[in-house]
Amino acid sequence: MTDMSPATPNDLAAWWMPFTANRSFKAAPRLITRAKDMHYVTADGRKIIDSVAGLWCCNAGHQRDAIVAAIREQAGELDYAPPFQFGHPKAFRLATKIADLAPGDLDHVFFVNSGSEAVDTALKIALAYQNISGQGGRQRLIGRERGYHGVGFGGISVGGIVSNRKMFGLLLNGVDHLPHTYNREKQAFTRGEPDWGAHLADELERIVALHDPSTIAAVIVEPMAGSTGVLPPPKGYLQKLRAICDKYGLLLIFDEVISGFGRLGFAFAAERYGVTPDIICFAKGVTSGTVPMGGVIVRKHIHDAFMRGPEHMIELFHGYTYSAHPLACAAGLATLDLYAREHLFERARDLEPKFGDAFHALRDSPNVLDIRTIGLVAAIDLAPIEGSPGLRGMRAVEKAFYEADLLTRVAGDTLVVTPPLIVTEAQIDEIAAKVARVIRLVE
Ligand code: PXG
Repeated sequence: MTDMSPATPNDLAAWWMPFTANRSFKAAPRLITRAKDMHYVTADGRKIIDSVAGLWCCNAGHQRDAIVAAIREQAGELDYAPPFQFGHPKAFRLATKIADLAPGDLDHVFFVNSGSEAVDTALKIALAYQNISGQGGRQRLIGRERGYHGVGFGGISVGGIVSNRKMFGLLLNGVDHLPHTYNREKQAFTRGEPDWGAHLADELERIVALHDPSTIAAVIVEPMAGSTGVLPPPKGYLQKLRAICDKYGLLLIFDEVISGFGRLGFAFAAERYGVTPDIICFAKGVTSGTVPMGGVIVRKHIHDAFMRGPEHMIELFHGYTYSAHPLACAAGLATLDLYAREHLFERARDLEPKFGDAFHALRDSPNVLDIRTIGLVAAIDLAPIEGSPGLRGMRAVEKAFYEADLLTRVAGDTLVVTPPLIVTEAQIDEIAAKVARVIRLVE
């Protein structure tokens, strides 16, 4: 037993863990105590490879010297500064850098502390923008089935995951959903964007016709749906959504909490697809997961529409105590600097073919129903155990941790691989071999 091991089971009782089977976990806890680069160290001293960048967030790898130093220094210089009516220089510097990375005239950044807050902020800005533009009737929000937009009331309302919604009351009024874009028969074993499915964007026409465009404020989608098992956009789909939004004056919001900061080989998926949304949500990779931070990037005309009226007036009644927290800003600046210095977005792009080869090679493993790869993301659908959906997936996480020294992640019975962007070719092979072993262990 190491000093991190609980003395009694009750030591684990107080923390009600998020999105966790608390009783199973506490019966056999998987404790992590250290991290460096591509690896975690467990409480019992094993070095395990991180195949999911923490939770899709540690894109630069763990414990990177430059980021650690920046956080340490910041803590010793300015621990906190109020973001309402005051500011600190690093917040402005980071906002400028993020705006520079964003496409088109996405020029203004509103800081928050998580992806969920980014989504709720984006939805509120969209509604408020329509309101101040004399379009107050535009109050509906359109999301998508199988979309994940965090866990705020706005996010679960536009999100499309039944279990995240069904226990939480009536949610927001006036939300409708596009169909999701996955069809195993038409798309199985696709690399990158599937050929089939662009026509599903036309469903937005149907929704607009049903409600009338004058009642719709915005459409929000993840360019690549991540949490529900990695659903890359069909070729041409996002372009079609953009065109329909333009036709009817709807704002298009890309939730890039996962796809931002290099995961798909570009700063933002918007760049990969050549589609410029009106608002981008980001979080996770902005600080490589080191300090909580999220944000919303908006196009110039949206920001400028708020900058009217008396100059002493607050323009947007929204924000958080920890918006642009100094530690997060310091971490963000160091992280973006490191991404640029090590060319990590380009690295992800260059590794995509090799990464795709390594995981598509698993197609003949037992119970594999489909494999999808895109950027540095792979999803492997395993057949559910009859009558117990999710059980094979859960077992895979446990077997990976205890028997294969692999930190992995599942969405139901889909194994997801999304490593830090510093992963080497040899480590891609190593992770693929471990995943193959885990698939056999849960046969
Ligand atoms: N939007 C998207 C697209 C996300 O993927 C959020 C918003 C919410 O972010 P916060 O920071 O509030 O958690 C997310 C979060 C998984 C997994 O395994 C994905 C997320 C979080 C935890 C697990 O797919 N994404």
